[in-house]
Amino acid sequence: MKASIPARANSFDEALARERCRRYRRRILDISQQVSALHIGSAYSCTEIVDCMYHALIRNNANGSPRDTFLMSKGHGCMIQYVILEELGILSRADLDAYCTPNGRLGVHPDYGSPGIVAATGSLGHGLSMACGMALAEKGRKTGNVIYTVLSDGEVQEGSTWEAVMMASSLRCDNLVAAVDNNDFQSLGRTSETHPSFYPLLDKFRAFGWEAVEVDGHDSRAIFEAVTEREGSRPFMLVAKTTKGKGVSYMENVPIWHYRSPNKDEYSRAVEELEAAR
Ligand SMILES: Cc1ncc(C[n+]2csc(CCOP(=O)(O)OP(=O)(O)O)c2C)c(N)n1
Ligand SMILES: [Mg+2]
Repeated sequence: MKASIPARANSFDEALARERCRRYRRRILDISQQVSALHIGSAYSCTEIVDCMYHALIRNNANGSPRDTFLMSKGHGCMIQYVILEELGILSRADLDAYCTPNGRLGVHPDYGSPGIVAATGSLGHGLSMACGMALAEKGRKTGNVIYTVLSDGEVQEGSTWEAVMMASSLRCDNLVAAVDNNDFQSLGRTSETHPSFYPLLDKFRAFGWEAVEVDGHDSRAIFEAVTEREGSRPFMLVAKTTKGKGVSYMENVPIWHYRSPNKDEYSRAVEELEAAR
């Protein structure tokens, strides 16, 4: 049985996705010059995943409001969500310009009540439980609406994540689509070095009754196809192999870029690389 819930788009335009992701990385880079820390590497790691969810998977109601829900479980990576919400007109340019300022409404982690934000996250390990509850509520109301969420490999090490993994399949939340941004970094250390028993990850989700598929998390088409071609009778986990800091060579797999903002020289080098990627 194929998934009963179709994606928004039946075909996927890779060139458009690539250009959007380049643009989002550039916008995040520019905002990084306003503040000393904004988890740039974390946002770059899941850019293609979040872009695909917003632009190709989440469906809208007739009035243009979103029908499906996106929840950023790895809250510290929220810059990618903020810049997409800005482009969609849900957040304003002024909102992003006031990021992390005393009078601004956007902080380092997403706050419930900000436009487009459905849950306060950032305390890692809680997002999947909330997404599971939301999926269950949609099922109870028979809406057919889907809940999308993105987790980090660091937060999959939290015990609470595994409680949610168990509950989602016990409660048959087939309208729950999650992705792990599997970048092999947990703050300043490699997950594979600090937690070798974390792997193989795919088998663990399957053992808990989930449908789980592994993809290259920077291949937008692969992400789109894996989700839309899911079997669809169980909760779905995309284990996305990613690179922390993806898109700017000196940031890739270099732990300090988990949160640091580039200085002027580093900023110029990053601009050059992102412009060359047009
Ligand atoms: C419960 C909890 N413990 C610790 C932290 C501090 N913290 C912020 S990010 C992070 C880990 C970052 O690695 P990962 O979760 O894999 O995210 P990514 O690599 O995608 O940035 C930690 C430990 C937190 N936010 N929440
Ligand atoms: Mg990580």
